[in-house]
Amino acid sequence: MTQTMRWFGPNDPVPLAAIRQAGATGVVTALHDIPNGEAWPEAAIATRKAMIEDAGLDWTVVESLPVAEGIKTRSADWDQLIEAYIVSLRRLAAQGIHVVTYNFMPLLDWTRTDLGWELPDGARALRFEPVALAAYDIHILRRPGAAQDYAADVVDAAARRFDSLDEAGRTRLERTIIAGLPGSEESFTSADFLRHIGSYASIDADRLRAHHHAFLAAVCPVAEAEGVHLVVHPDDPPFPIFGLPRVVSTEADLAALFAAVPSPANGLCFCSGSLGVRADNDLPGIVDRLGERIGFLHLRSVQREPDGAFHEAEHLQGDADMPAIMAAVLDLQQRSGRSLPMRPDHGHQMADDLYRQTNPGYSLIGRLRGLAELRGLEAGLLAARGAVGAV
Ligand code: DNO
Ligand code: MN
Repeated sequence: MTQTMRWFGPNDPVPLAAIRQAGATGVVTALHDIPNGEAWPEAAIATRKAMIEDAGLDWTVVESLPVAEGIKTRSADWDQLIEAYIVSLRRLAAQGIHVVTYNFMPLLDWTRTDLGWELPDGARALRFEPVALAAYDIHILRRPGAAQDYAADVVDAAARRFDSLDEAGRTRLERTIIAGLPGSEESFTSADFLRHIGSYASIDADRLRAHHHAFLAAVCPVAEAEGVHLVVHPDDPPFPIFGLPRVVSTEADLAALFAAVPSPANGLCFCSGSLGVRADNDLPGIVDRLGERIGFLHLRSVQREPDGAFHEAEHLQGDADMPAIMAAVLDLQQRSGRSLPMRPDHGHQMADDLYRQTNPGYSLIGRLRGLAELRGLEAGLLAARGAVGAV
């Protein structure tokens, strides 16, 4: 595997030197300062690339080139937004960047209800709890009809949870959920979120799927010609929330996507943490069956809890069978002759990182630990196969 770490650009409190010291050879990044829907300027790509290379690293993967909401809703400016996307793809390819990640979730990029859930050893993890989500949805966001989307016992528990929170607790929950809205930053409020949810009123799962296919049908020919692998990140979590449809949650969703747009440019970012929230997703099986589509790996594990909650576990623990996934990845690499880019997807906030602010899930030490464990697992499996030295 090609070992990388995510880097959020010059404002990331984790410097490139630290990523290199962690043993990664590349970074995964994006031009976070360019508003969604605008083409990435050639000069800005070149400057960022030079900065990364000056630190002795490669810009291995783009994560993410965001798909504007107007592409997901097929708004009047669809053609223009597609054109901007294509321009960015061409410019990235021209500068030698050939793997581009995106997702197709309405509005949200990832959602948790606790960004600092304390583990028994004092480290902190990201966690998702349906009751907390419902408390926000019904009592803070006050989405019309929200209560109908939850089972009666969850509605009751959500009311009790909301009552038990003081003002600061309610604000913390609101900020936690809003943190997963891409480009939202501090200025995004629950009122804005509610208004945006309204723009999906007439979009059900079938319609969103059709919009996803239309997006890929428009951009894949260019990606294919430019040698770009466009890889979709699965829904996180992999089920609908806030009444918004989600269509990249299961192996069946993925298989349908690749059948609808067979272009080899139409690829997958295999995220074991996102897909692994669902017990019905067979993770090593997905690597086996959809392997040729995989262009990028996010490796982490989640621990499922009772009542639909989950938290991010240590990289080799939790519900994902990491050795089996790694074995499937090594088989795939051998079959295809490719070295797949991977990154430890998130890490715990632990040790010195408990005392400084990093992006949620993107502490240095927790990810360094994750990367080291995954690298060890790879090396061990390769040694057991008699093939010492990474592919
Ligand atoms: C969360 C990440 C996601 C991912 C995007 C890809 O930490 O895995 O934010 O980058 O969904 O488009
Ligand atoms: Mn991921």
